[in-house]
Amino acid sequence: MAFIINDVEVTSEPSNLLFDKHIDFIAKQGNDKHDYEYCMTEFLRISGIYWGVTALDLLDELSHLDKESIIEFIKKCQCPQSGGISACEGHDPHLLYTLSAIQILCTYDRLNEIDIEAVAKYVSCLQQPDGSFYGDRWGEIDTRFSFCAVAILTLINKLDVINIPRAVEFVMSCCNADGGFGSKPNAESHAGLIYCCVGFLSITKQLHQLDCEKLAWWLCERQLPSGGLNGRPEKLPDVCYSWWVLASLTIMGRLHWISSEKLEKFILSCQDIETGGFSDRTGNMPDIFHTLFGLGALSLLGHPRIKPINPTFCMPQYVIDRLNIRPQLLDA
Ligand code: GRG
Repeated sequence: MAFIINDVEVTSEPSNLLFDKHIDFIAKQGNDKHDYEYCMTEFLRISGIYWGVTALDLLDELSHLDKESIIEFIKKCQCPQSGGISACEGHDPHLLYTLSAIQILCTYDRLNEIDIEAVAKYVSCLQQPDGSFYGDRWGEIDTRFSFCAVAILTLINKLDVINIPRAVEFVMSCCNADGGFGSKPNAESHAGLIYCCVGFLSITKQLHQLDCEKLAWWLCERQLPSGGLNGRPEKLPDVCYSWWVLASLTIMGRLHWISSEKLEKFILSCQDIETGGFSDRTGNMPDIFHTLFGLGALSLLGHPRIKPINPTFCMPQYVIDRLNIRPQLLDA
């Protein structure tokens, strides 16, 4: 019996990291404020800045961005009523953008620029009686928001403002029979949400609750003959899953369960040889989201030109060390 596998052809070029081109690509993001794509991505602006800041820092070229104007921008995005942070001035605050803003401020060592107490209050007010979190005042519940909540509070050293046992109970109620996790109880396992739940358990030091053998098996089955990883069965590979899957496996001490060599070739084949940057798949248009997650995955694979990254927080390891944060990681 023959099976059809959804996969892509990978070129063997480029086989090395286009270091200088990536610096150019990342540094140029947002230069043209009238650019169509720039205008259309206003709703996630602060996350876009986090992807760029982190990617450039991993390449040790952070000075290409204007630190002071980024910090001024973040200050303007903190809502004086709720304490939450929005993606852009005039938008509603949300946990997703609050996390990105806090990550940027931690990297710049400038947490003191915003009202941290108000951030902690914003996060704690979004916790529900069953332990889950609303993403914002409109009430959507998702395991992404559980991750954002504990990541934010750990970065600002205020994890004690929420009910942690309840939060853990909710995340564990999203674990499926295949060992994976979805966005809510009984939702399909998905590598992005697995990263959120494994990261959450790493931060709350509850990794013993995982069935690591089963989950790591599901995750390494995401590797396709091209070497790339998909986010769930039958789907195409995408560079961003190199991060979501590899970071989860790294936290569980099982990075060696996939072929690093084949994955590295796949990721490198997604570089744009003209403009720099990484795309989701070989030959597609590059963007800043896939550029961070391509570089992040290469860092986890030990690429010599990229700084070590923390698999739980997706931030340079030196920043996490400076904050004295020790998320739980399992031994290989
Ligand atoms: C600190 C790195 C970091 C993240 C914060 C928000 C968050 C926490 C994580 C998001 C995890 C996630 C859900 C990633 C998946 C993103 C993605 C490309 C979804 C696409 O979903 P589909 O269904 O794609 O369009 P597939 O590949 O399944 O076809």
